Amino acid sequence: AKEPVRVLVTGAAGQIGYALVPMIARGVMLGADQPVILHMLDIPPAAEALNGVKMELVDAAFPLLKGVVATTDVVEACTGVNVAVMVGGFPRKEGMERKDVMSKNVSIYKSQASALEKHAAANCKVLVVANPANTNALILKEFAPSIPEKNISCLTRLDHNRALGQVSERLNVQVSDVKNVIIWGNHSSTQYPDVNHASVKTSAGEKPVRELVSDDAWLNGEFITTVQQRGAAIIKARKFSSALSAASSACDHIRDWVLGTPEGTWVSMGVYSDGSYDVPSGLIYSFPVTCKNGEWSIVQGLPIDELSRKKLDLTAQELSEEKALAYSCLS
Ligand code: NAX
Repeated sequence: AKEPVRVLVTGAAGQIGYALVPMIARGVMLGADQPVILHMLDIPPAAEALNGVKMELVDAAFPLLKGVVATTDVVEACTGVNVAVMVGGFPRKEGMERKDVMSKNVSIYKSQASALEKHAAANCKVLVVANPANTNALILKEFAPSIPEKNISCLTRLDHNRALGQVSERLNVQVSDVKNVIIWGNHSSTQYPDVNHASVKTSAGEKPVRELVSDDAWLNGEFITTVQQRGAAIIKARKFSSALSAASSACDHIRDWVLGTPEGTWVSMGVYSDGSYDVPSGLIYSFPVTCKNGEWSIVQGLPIDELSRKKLDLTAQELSEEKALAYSCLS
């Protein structure tokens, strides 16, 4: 039998946490034969709710779940974890300045970075979900210098999956037959959902999405804005932000990272830029990646047309500004 993997979920008493922990305990994230021990962290005002989640995990009698640590102590939460999914953060409330929200999250991610660096298992893989996801991940990287930068990522898989979903709805094909969309850049409304290299499996073989959807105006317009604005549309409809889709996408992100992407398929991950595609290095930026043996690599050599170039640069620009704002909060 396999040794259990310890998975940390911060903000576990929140909405995404509530959807995510049962998925992890059922093997959706790491596989149906992989036992897990869940570490759940939240802040003291949420301690009672967190304990309620723990009670429900016990009640669900998950066969793969070998233990639950529910705590408000960040050191206890981080100790020995192999995978860390960072969902906890300070939400933007009405009337708050961007700088105030950034400052709260910078201090959270700075201290959690140190705790992970000191107490997590060697080679722990980190996924930041909490917004501003890319910049929180960057702060985490900066303040956990001994964690390899290859082990720190942020979630743009939800945006990627949203793009697959939109293409599938438009063409009336199975979402599992659509692949290789790309989310470039920030997990924000400046992200660039790109279908230029995406394809659909048909009875006549793989066909480019650009060929099957002949409506360029839709692909260059409404498709992009729908994906960019999907989070807001969910809030409008549900009165709460995306939770089940975020949780499911977080599982997809970790599963593909650990177990590998299928041959010929890439996914989108926010990772530390090495300057690929002329994206400035030193940003956590979403790229197309393939994963093998627990490591991601950026897909190289895709042609970038003029319209795409502008969009890649625009979202990089926003990330540079966020980075500057985050650094200004440190001093
Ligand atoms: P909730 O407000 O329901 O839950 C957040 C939880 O984090 C709360 O229980 C809170 O007590 C806890 N928390 C706050 N500070 C903490 C700290 N220092 N340590 C540990 N826990 C802490 O938000 P929810 O809807 O679950 O969303 C969580 C985060 O995901 C938000 O930042 C949200 O913006 C972000 N999202 C990111 C997405 C992505 O694709 N990257 C999509 C979904 C989501 O909007």
